[in-house]
Amino acid sequence: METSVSPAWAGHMDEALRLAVDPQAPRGENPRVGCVILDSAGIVVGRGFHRGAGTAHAEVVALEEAGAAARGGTAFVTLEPCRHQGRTGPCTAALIAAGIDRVIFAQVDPTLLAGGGGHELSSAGIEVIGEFKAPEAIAINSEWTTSMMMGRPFVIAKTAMSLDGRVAGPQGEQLTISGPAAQVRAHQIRSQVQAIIVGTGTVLTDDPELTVRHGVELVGDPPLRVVMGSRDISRKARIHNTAAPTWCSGTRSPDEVLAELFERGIRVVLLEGGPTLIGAFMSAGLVDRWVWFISPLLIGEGPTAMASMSTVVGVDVVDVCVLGEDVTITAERRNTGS
Ligand code: AOF
Ligand code: ZN
Repeated sequence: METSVSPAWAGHMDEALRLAVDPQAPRGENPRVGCVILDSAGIVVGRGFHRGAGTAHAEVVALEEAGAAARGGTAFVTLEPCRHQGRTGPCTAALIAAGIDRVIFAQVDPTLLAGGGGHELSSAGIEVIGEFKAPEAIAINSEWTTSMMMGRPFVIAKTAMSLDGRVAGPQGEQLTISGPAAQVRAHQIRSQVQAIIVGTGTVLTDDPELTVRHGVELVGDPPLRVVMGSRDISRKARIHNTAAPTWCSGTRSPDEVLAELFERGIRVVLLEGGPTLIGAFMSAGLVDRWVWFISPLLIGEGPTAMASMSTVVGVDVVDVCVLGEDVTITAERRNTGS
């Protein structure tokens, strides 16, 4: 029997999408997921969202609120219900046990482990409608989705530079380049990643703290501070303070660092320089998004944003905005279709 799409469905899925991005839903190892449960009469009886790895999945939270009213009802979920025993039990089993009649989900779960829950629910006699508002759900977890599909963290590179492309003074000394609004934006980006990577050169010249400040709220754990390269870093460097954990990788290989970070459950990382580090990731084709903060300064001499790139790279600009006196350009890897 073909089920026709009810006009009310869009509203219920929109609510599940809003729940998924609740301010208390962290961006981390797990995707952000929302769920709305209706009883057999079509009344909303449960709502839930996922609060990160190790906590109950969205469906389980919503089913708990619904209680016995879920029997014969419908579940709207922004991600295909998982079928695996992970840190928590499979959501497919929870939906079946609660007596749900119909499941409408948005994004297909792209992971080998948890994916396939839709088929499992159909086999149990539940009516399943998949990919309803899928693009909206994928947009919520786009970095997580790319990361899971590539088997490495999604990589964002950030550069603050002058109009003539310089990132430091003539002798390589640190200069304040970005204005206050751009600095707040940079800390917002930090708050949305799980690791911030710099090279030893940046630690030695800038002594950055690599924490989330400037009044930006952090939900969940502070990003891991990662240092690449083999030069020694003083124990007194700010990255060794107690504000966040730090990992000195001892390697210059982007592949090695990304593999280890993915293994640790890290899905989105931020490169904060310097030019050698960003050049190495660019040359290896390992940058997915770039954010340039360009300030109305001309420095004339000194290091430029990117060193030793092996190829010419074109990017797709996805956003340009003015922040105070600075211009921000966001670009993504050019999809050549090959
Ligand atoms: C769902 N609902 O709310 C979430 C799902 O081992 P765990 O418990 O941390 O499971 C993580 C995986 O489960 C994650 O990679 C993704 O495939 C799925 N997440 N699934 O049905 C949820 N967060
Ligand atoms: Zn689940």
